Amino acid sequence: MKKQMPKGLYAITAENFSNGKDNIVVVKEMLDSGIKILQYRDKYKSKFEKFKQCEIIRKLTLDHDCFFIVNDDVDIALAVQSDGVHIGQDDIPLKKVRELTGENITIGLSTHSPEQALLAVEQGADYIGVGPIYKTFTKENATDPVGLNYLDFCVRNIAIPKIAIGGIKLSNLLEVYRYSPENICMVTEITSSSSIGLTIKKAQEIMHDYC
Ligand code: TZP
Ligand code: MG
Repeated sequence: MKKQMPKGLYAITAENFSNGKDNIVVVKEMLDSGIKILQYRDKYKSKFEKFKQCEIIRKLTLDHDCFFIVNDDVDIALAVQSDGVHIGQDDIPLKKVRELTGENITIGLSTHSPEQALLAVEQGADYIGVGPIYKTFTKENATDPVGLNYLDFCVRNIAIPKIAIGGIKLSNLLEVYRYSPENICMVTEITSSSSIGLTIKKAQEIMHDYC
């Protein structure tokens, strides 16, 4: 059975923006602070290193009842039995990923335009990423900001869960939250915070309806 993905704050690892801490240390802080959806994303490690970290994070997320998603690597997702896998427009096509994973894994797809969002639904995505909402320096080769208009389109027209992402900080979180996407992701605002616990607490206060 496919596990239900919770609503609310969606966290992603970013070791390069973690004040020198490794992903595992950051993930433990996130989990202790009540994060219920976590994506493992690392663009620099070997497959082996990513697998080893994901193996540990799978155990930690199960202990904390946190929904765990692996970015890019469908094989690692299957090997560690994550709850989901997240792919982009340049990855293996969604339909192929579904053939590999079967029905019990949540598949998320990044989208940047109404056409991509509609196609994602047609092809069986379980949720879509909507972004980058604002300019982001976290993702290399990120597309130009899509802005709140695209989020508005998705909220009105796309029935599956929508995750707003890209350049979202405590300072602009309320502006995004007002559109009521099911999930909102802040990457470096959390990973690079000198107090991850406090940042998550403040975010959850702003997104109070979810908590
Ligand atoms: N996908 C779209 S934007 C982005 C990803 C992974 C990075 C967002 O990072 P930040 O630090 O929240 O701007
Ligand atoms: Mg990808």
